[in-house]
Amino acid sequence: MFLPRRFAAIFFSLATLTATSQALTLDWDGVTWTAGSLSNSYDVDGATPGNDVAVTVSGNTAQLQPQLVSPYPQTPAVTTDFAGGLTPVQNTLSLAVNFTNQAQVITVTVDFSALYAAGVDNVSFTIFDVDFDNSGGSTYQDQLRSITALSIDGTTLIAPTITTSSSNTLTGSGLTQVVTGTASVVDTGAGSGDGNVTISFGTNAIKSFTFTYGSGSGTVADPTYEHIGLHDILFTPVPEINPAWSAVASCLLAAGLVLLHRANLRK
Ligand SMILES: [Ca+2]
Ligand SMILES: [Ca+2]
Ligand SMILES: [Ca+2]
Repeated sequence: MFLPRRFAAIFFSLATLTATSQALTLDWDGVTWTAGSLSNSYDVDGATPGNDVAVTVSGNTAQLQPQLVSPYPQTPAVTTDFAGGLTPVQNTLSLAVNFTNQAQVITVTVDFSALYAAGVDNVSFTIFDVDFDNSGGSTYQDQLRSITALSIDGTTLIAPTITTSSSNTLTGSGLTQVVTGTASVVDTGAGSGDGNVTISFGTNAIKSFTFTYGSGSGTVADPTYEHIGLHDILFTPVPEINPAWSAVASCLLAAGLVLLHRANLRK
C-alpha cells in the first residue's frame, strides 16, 4: 500500500473541487441601457448561467430628467457626460433629476445573481459629480444616503467604506453615512474628478447593495436640476465548493481514513 500517495491524491481532488474566484466588472462601455428604462440585467460572468447583475432605479422616478448634452437622453441613460477625471471619458449610468423638495430621492439597487450562493465580495464602484451649486440659477446639493449592502442570508445590513473628494464631504457613520456636495464640479475635463465618491463593501460577502440620491439642505427647499454618474461596478464571486462534489470529497476522505485505520491495525 502507498498510503501517502493515496492521501496526496485525495487532497489534490479536494483542492481541485474548490472553485476559483475571478474579479468581474459591470462595464458601462460594454452594455446597453435603453434611455429612460428603470431596470436592466446583464450577463458579465460566462462561468455562471444567465444574467449576473441587475441594476434597478426606483423612488421618485417622475423627477428624472433628460441629460444636458445632445442627444439629450431621458435618464437613467448610459452617457459620456461625466468624466470623473478619466481620460478618455468612459460611459456612466447618468441620473438627472429635478426634485421638488429635499425628501425626494432616486434609489439605485444592484442585485447579484442568486446563483452566487456564497455571494460576491470586493464590491466597489465610483459615483461621479457629487457636487453643489448655488449660482446662476442652479441651486442644488447632490447627496447620497442610505448606502448599504445586504448580507447573503438577507438579514443583515452592511456598511460601506466611503472615499470622498475635494468637492464633497462625508458625515455620519456606519449605516447612516451621508455624502454631500460642497462645491461645483465640471462634468468633464480638468477637475472633473473632484466630485468622485468611491464606495466599497470590502471583504463582506453580499447579495445586493443600494443607495439613494437626493438633494441636501444646503440650498433652497425646492432644488433645481442636478445630476450624477454611476461608473463601473466591480465584484468578485465568493468561491464555494459545489455541494454535490463536496459530498463526493467527503466520501473519498472517509474511505481514506478507513484505509489508514486498517493499515494501522496490521502493524
Ligand atoms: Ca452569466
Ligand atoms: Ca452633480
Ligand atoms: Ca425643483
